[in-house]
Amino acid sequence: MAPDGTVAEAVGRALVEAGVDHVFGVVGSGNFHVTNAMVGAGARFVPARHEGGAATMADAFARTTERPAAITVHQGCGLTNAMTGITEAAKSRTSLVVVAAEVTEPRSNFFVDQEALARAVGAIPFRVDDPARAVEVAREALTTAVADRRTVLLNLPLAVQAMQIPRRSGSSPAPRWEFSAGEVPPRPRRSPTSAGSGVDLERLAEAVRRAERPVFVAGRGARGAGPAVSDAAEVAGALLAESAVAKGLFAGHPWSLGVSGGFASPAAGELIGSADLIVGWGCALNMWTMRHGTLIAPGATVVQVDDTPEALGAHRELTFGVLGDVEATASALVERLGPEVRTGYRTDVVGRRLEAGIGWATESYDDLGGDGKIDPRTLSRDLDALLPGDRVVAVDSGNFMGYPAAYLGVRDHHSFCFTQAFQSIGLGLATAIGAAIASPGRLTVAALGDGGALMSAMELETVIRLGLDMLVVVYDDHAYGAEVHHFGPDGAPLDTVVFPDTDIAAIGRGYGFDAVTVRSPADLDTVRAWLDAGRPRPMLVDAKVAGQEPSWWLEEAFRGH
Ligand SMILES: Cc1ncc(C[n+]2csc(CCOP(=O)(O)OP(=O)(O)O)c2C)c(N)n1
Repeated sequence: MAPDGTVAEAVGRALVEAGVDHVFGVVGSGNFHVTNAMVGAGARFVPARHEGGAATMADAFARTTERPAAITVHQGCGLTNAMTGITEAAKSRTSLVVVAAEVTEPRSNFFVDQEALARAVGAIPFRVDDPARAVEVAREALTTAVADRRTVLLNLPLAVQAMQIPRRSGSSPAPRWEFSAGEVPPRPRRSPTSAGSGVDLERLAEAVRRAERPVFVAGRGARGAGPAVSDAAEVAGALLAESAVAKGLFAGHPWSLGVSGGFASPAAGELIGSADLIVGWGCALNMWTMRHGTLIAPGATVVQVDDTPEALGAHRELTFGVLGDVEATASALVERLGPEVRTGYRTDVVGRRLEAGIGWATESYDDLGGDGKIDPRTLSRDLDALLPGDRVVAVDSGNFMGYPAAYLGVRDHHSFCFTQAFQSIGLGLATAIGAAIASPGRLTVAALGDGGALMSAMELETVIRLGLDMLVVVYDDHAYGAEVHHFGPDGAPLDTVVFPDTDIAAIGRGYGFDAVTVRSPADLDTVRAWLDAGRPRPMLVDAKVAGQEPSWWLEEAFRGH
């Protein structure tokens, strides 16, 4: 029988035939053929400048489109370079296939135990070691990624990659995952696809009937179920809130409080903290979303609805949990509660408060700008007013991150990308690139600290090469501000975390950006002119921010260490 090409070719083709249409990576000898096979089968390949960037671009692309993505890496060092991004994706349950070349001979310079690497960070390893099963294993890896919402590592040993595979005869046609932008991925295989049990549902309905001030908090697990949760909240008289990774889910809803937790505005925090019933929908109610529990009033009933048994109560003690699909449970709750719409927390008084605005823009503060520095709140507030509302926002980690997360509004949950499950700095730029590729025709804002920006600066070239519609905003305090504010008050020496001022605008120009150094609100006129000119090329703002005060949420963060 005539062969059907090499294993590398067959695996690449099989992944694309099964629905992977975007692959990110850095190509070396070990992943050259498999990458070309994916391109040959119709996928778009996005070359990154560092494998860490590739992994996070793919992660952000998958989160934004809610479709699986792939990365390809060279054996050994290509994979280890990608590990931080892979860890973030695995912790976030992103459907990602990491296609890695592999050497299995321990004396090779490239050798590392790739299977152990995957397991160590919560990714699921697969290996193709039999040419006859190559396509089957590739499909199984993708199925696990999509159906179980996992990040998988598909190891392709070099020797096996080069082998010919027998022509497929009589094999079943490739299962193809069909996706369209914004579509929810298929339900997980091993989790319930239906509403919670009748007993649990009745308990939830009873809790809602008794509640006077219910708040429904939606998390990542509710991103595809916004309308159902919103309908249930209406019948329950509940206010709505989102976890940071679901920011935008209820954007524009008159009863939405926006993000709950450290980024919540004081007024939103007060309303959540006065709730007598909190229901987390696909939401862990973790220390971030519940501000270490301080947003839960003493005696409040706390319920979690989730399709994964281990998720229930994993972060805090619940009054009870409901094991069920979020959308189905929300719909079943509406049915069980009947047609009567409760007032609950949706009173006239609260309505007037929300109408007047409870967001950060309405909070007053003492502007710390001057002496060549801009207050990061003023910078964020002015950018929010200046930039088009139809934007995508990606945020890196650091002291600064609360400002863009709190002040830069987005229209929906596909417009905010927050890769913070591993709390790594340096992922923000790649996050913005992946989200931008997934959002053609819209402006993407990458909000970075100078530390995160310089850790990932090589991907500025990727932004230029791809001609992305992007504004990179660097909150530049020429320091690891988070550490400065953590240790500075105790009088500790800060030489290890403070740097000389860097002209990051010049770095941007070097890569081909339009760039401006912003030291006062008036300097943002350059951004206005760039917008008026139709954003001809990517722009970088090096904002020299006043750094004498920590951001308000940082204290919360340190309590979690
Ligand atoms: C990969 C990684 N290294 C180190 C840290 C510890 N860390 C947390 S915040 C931070 C400082 C970030 O500095 P910058 O990006 O300039 O933002 P800023 O805190 O100044 O606002 C560091 C080093 C981390 N979270 N991730």
